[in-house]
Amino acid sequence: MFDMKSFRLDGKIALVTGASYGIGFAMAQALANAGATIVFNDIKPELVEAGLANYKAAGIEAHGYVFDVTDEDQVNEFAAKIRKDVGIVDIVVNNAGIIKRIPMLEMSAADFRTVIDIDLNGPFIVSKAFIPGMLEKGHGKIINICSMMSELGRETVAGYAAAKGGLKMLTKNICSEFGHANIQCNGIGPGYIATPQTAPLRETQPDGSRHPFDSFIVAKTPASRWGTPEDLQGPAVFLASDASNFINGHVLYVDGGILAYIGKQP
Ligand code: NAP
Ligand code: GCO
Repeated sequence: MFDMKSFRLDGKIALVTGASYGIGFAMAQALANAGATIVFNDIKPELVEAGLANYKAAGIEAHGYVFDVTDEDQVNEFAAKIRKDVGIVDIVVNNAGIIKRIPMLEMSAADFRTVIDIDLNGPFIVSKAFIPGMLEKGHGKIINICSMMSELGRETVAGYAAAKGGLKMLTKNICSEFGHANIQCNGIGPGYIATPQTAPLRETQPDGSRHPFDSFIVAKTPASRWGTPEDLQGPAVFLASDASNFINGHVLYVDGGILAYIGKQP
């Protein structure tokens, strides 16, 4: 008999990276509402402080840490500190990420490397640091925040698309290497979500008109709207819970249907 308790996260510890605000914060709120203890990090102390206040205001006693997901020594140091302070992490959400929108021929190799480092090396480093605890516990959930750019490219996002495409394959590889140990690694591929990261694509134009990209995305999305961080809350709880224990190596696209739609004839 199916029990709705399989969607609960009581007794579980969840780490969400880059979760002071935006998509990470929204997903962490949902994981907390499902019963998880929340651990989060950000790269700036002031962001972690602000994040702790935001969680408290939402009635969540979160644990916040300042570390850079691309620095393996820092990640390992804080993995040990988190284990001592809070316990062995059951759920990792690799959410921290950046984008640099630069035409490829103008993009330096250094900028390309920076995006790959944060968006792809970061999830590798963080997963590697927390999988041992999952092996000890006999279960684990890793959720990599991919993107539509795990499937599609567009002008100016070469580094980001390469990173998010690689993150889709890292997701499949962690599934392959650790599925036998009852560790499930899946991705969430958000469509276009209204957060600070996409704010430049939605800015009102000097003449008061909508940003052309804003109009383009709304027309291209069957749901006829931008997504919100809250649209990602249910999918995050599902993939973090026992309800998804036989789903592994999958990327769940939460995109309002955009990847399914060729677009209306102009
Ligand atoms: P966001 O608003 O820019 O938040 C990203 C968070 O990650 C920020 O708090 C950022 O801190 C943090 N961060 C950046 N580099 C870090 C590092 N080296 N170590 C630790 N934390 C770091 O982004 P978002 O829109 O919420 O997106 C969150 C995730 O969803 C990202 O992986 C993004 O690629 C993905 N995504 C977003 C969309 C969308 O439409 N918004 C769609 C698909 C996928 P700082 O503020 O200091 O940079
Ligand atoms: C962009 C956007 C996208 C979104 C998201 C789409 O410039 O095209 O930032 O990349 O962030 O990744 O899924």
